[in-house]
Amino acid sequence: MIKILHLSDIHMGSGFSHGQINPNNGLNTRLEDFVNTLSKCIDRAISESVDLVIFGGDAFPDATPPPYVQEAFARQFRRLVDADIPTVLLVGNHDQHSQGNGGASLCIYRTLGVPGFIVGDTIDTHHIQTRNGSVQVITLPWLTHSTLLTRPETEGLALSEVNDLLISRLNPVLEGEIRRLDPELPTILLAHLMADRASYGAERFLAVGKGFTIPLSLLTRPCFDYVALGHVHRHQNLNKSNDPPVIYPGSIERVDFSEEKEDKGYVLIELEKGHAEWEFCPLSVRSFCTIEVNLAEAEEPQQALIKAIKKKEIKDAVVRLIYKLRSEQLDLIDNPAVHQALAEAHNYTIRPELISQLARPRLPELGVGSSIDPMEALKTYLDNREDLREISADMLEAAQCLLAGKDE
Ligand SMILES: [Mn+2]
Repeated sequence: MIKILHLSDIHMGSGFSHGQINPNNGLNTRLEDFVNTLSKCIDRAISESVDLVIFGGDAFPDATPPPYVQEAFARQFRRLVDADIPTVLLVGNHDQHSQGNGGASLCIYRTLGVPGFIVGDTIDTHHIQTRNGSVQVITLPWLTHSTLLTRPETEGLALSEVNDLLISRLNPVLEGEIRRLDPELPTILLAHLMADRASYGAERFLAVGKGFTIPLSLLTRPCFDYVALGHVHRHQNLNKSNDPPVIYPGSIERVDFSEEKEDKGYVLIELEKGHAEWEFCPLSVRSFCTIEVNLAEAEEPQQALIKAIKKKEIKDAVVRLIYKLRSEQLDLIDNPAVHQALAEAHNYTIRPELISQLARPRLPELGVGSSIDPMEALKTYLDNREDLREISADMLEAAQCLLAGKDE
């Protein structure tokens, strides 16, 4: 039996806006949070003396982290080298650099020849000798247009057609790896991807157009004993039959408010040929707290606001306060007192929203019953807003980027 620790989506160096500067060392406290949480994962790998650590991708928010963030990451993973624990680092979308061929922030570990470390930046099968026997790991890094397709092939195709073409290319490549597997050895597929049955929460209606979606059927193959995923930040098992388990461990820390209600952690696995026992191990991480309150009808808005804050556990949390009020109530809010009420939070933002007295009539093109895609809706809206004319092109471009861009 082989013991494995599977973690993913570290995103070290992100979320600085949720932190503060630690006056003792000048570091953002959110970097310290991420480093602490990662160190708890590594502690467990060592205390449990696992035979292998697999990382599902997205080490940093982008491919060029500042040196002190790189170093903080390396200092933790270095402990696995010292403990003689082989480690596979998979390349996620945030790790890839558009310059050079296959360049990724994690490739430095291969270049330096770090003992026991494997970087998964291509589709490949790795035979790993652990203290408790051999295991084979197929690495499937984040796929982009250029991974398996050439530009002339994709020209003029809709995004969904490019997706289909990519899947049709991926299929035989994966099949090739599968045919070369040793059927006697336990096997892991380690992949950074968006699977078509993953649930992402609030942003799921935007999922189409955000990179490629891989059908679950491609992953639930009997030749795999465990499918280790990265990319989606919410922990979940995609395979109801659990044969094989198809697991997103999720991110190890809350990267933003969309993860407010999610548990964070990593996964411990006991693997043998034909069977995998797995367990989600929650990490205690900094809590995020949204306080939303509508004061428009409140006779004493200040008291109502303070009461709403007092109802929540905000000590040491990252807090955002959003309150709605009418313009004539503005003078009734005692801002210093609101800041005072939030003072025990680790970090907070306050967003008052004015409720317009004259409700803007809904544009007929955007009315109930007309189905319209987000870009069309935005265009229609902007066409009707004289005052936004100057920035409307920029807004459309930004929206396009958001819809097509990386999210996880
Ligand atoms: Mn990702």
